Amino acid sequence: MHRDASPVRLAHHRVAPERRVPDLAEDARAGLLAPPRSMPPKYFYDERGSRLFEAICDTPEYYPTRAEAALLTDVSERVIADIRPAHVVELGSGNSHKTRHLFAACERLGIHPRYWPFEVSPQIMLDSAAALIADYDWLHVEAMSGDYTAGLGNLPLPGDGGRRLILFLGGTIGNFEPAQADAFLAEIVSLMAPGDALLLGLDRVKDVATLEAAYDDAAGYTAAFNKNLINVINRELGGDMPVAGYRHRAVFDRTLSRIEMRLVAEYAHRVRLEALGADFEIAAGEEILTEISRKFSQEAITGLLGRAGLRQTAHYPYGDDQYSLVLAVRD
Ligand code: AVJ
Repeated sequence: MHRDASPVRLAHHRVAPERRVPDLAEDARAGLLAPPRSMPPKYFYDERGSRLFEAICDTPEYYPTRAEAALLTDVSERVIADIRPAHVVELGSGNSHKTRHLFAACERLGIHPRYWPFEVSPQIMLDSAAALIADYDWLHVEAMSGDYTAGLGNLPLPGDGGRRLILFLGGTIGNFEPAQADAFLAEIVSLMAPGDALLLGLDRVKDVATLEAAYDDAAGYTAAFNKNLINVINRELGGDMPVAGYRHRAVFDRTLSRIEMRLVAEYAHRVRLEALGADFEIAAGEEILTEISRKFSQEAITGLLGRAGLRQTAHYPYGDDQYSLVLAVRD
C-alpha cells in the first residue's frame, strides 16, 4: 500500500467565524432574564457535556446512534463506491465513531479520501483523529475547529475538483428551527459542486413513548446532560443557579413534531449572573427550553431537500422508518 513520505497526517485549522454569532452572555441575556426562557443547545458541549452525550449514546433508550451506526455498517460500501469521494467533510464530527464505518468501506474499496472533520470542541476531535490515522495508514485528517452556526464559508476546503462527500449525521439537523434548518442546508449546498453529495441523518416521527424515553433515559445521563448547562452558565457567567433546584423534562410536541428538553425550576428563587450584571427571578415550575430535536416525516424530508435544491439519490431507512440516512446531490 502507498505510504505518504510525510509523517504529518493530522493538521488542525481554526476556522474563523464568517459572521458574528451571539456568545453565551448575549444568549443568556436574551434567553434567560425573562420568560419565555430558552437557551441554544450548543452550550451543552463543554468537556463534561461531550462525555455525557457519549454516555447517552450508549443507553438502551437512545436509539438514534445505534440506528445510524447499523445503517452505516450496511450502506457505507454502496455510498463510497457510488460517490468515490476525494474528500469526506463532516459537520459536527464529535468522536467520529460512526464515520469509521465509511473509512472501513474506503479501505476495502481502495478509495482514499482526505477527512475534514469540523467540530466546536477540538479536544475530542483531535483525540479521535489521532486514533483514526493510527488505524488507517492512508488517511490524512484536516481537523477544523469552530462553530458551524457561524457559517461554512471559511472552511479551508481545497478547490482541487475532487469530489466531496459531506456528512451531517446524528439527526442534528433536528436541533434547528425549520427556517434555520433551511438556511443551514442552503449553506451546505453552496459548498457543493456537481458530483458532490450530502449524507444526512434524520430521526423519524414515531410513538411518543419511544421518543420521550430516548430523551429521558433511566440511568439519568440525559438529565445530567441537560443540567450540565447550569454548570456551564455558572462557570462562564459567574452564575449561582442551583443545580439541585432544577429537574429535567423531555416532552414530545406532536404539532411541532419535536422533542423539547426543558429545565424546570423546583422552587422559586433568584439567580445572579455576575458577568451580565443582572439578576432574574424564576417561579416554581417555570421552565427553560434548552433543546428542540425535530422528528421528520417522509413529507418533511422531501420538503427539506426540495427547498434546499437537493435531489435525493438514495434513502436508507432503519427498521420500520425509525431513522433515515438520505444521500442527496445538488440539482
Ligand atoms: C446529537 C443533537 C442530534 O437531538 O438527539 C441527545 C442531542 N440531546 N439527547 C439529539 C441530544 C439529548 C442529539 N443530537
